[in-house]
Amino acid sequence: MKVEAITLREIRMPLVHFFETSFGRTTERRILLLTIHTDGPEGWGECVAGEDPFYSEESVDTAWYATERYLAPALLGKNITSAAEAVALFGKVRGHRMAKGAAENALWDAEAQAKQVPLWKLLGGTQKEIPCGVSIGIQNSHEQLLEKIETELSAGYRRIKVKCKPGWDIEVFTKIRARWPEIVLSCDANSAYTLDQIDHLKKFDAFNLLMIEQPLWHDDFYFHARLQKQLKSSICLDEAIHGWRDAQAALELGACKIINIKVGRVGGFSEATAVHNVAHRAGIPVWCGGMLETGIGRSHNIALSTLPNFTLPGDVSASKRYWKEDIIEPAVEVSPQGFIKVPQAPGRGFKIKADLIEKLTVRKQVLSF
Ligand code: OSB
Ligand code: MG
Repeated sequence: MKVEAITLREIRMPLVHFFETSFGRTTERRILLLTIHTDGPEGWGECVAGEDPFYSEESVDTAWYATERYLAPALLGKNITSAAEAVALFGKVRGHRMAKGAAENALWDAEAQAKQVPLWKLLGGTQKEIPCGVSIGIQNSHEQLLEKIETELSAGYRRIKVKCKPGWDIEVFTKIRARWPEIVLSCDANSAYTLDQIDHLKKFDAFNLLMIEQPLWHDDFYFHARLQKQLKSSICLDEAIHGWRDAQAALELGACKIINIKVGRVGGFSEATAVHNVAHRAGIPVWCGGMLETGIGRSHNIALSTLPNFTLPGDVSASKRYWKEDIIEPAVEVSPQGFIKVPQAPGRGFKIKADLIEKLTVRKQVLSF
């Protein structure tokens, strides 16, 4: 495949319902999409960087800069046999993983189409359907949260994850467990606590949580390992895992018992697969995290989730939970049993709604060599 041009674009899409974490509330997404035009098919990638550098150091603007200045020039004009070659081509650039991930994943998308195989098969996936959970943000009231949980349970989702922070935790868990003693429940703090709050965090053990996601600092394994020794509940790391070496270090230290893999956070499908493999060998289950993606990123998350060690329900849920109209068709749907059926068509398996994307575009740049 010869890379002939790359289109960078920013689209804006309002969320159906605001999404609030311990670091803030999002009502409208700014999303960077990348199209790689080859001498064959066209590959699409979605950058999962947020509007602000609050989840990670990256943002839509830093990803645009890194892609325009370094990543696109590294690909343009190159003849690429396998998308995995992008890792070496981007090798000089430190960090900027979400930007790298969008570009590498677009190449995988193009490669799968060129080879006429489903993307998930090209990645080595084996699962035909993937179990789905939901991530429910902090709401305006406890009642509003309980209503949301009710809706998602009725829709069939197999695991409820609630966002938490000091002041939105024990009381919330108590109310949830009073109403639903048996559901699979987990929480995600997005680094809202410190080790000084260990006595408070130990109280989480009373709620039979499947996991506590990233309770401490975003870049930490060491203190998570100290915390994990004091907890009955499993810690799951999200923010802190940037690649397979982090996964191995965290597991050897005993910093977590579960890993959330986000393909953008680790820099693309190659590294995501490597993290998956490290955890698999260690007997540690993984699941696929979400970043409020459009259907493009969502279709890539579905493909990744077919790898054999993705055994826990992920945060990959139906398009309609986020968007009035998704930018792919068909929209991603979840069965009443809480599964997404993996598409069998070549490539990502969902069509791009080019006209809609054009309408949502606020900024666009075509890069060629
Ligand atoms: O920590 O998993 C997280 C969204 C934005 C940033 C961080 C996270 C999340 C989510 C949303 O939990 C998952 C989804 O896409 O539904
Ligand atoms: Mg998380």
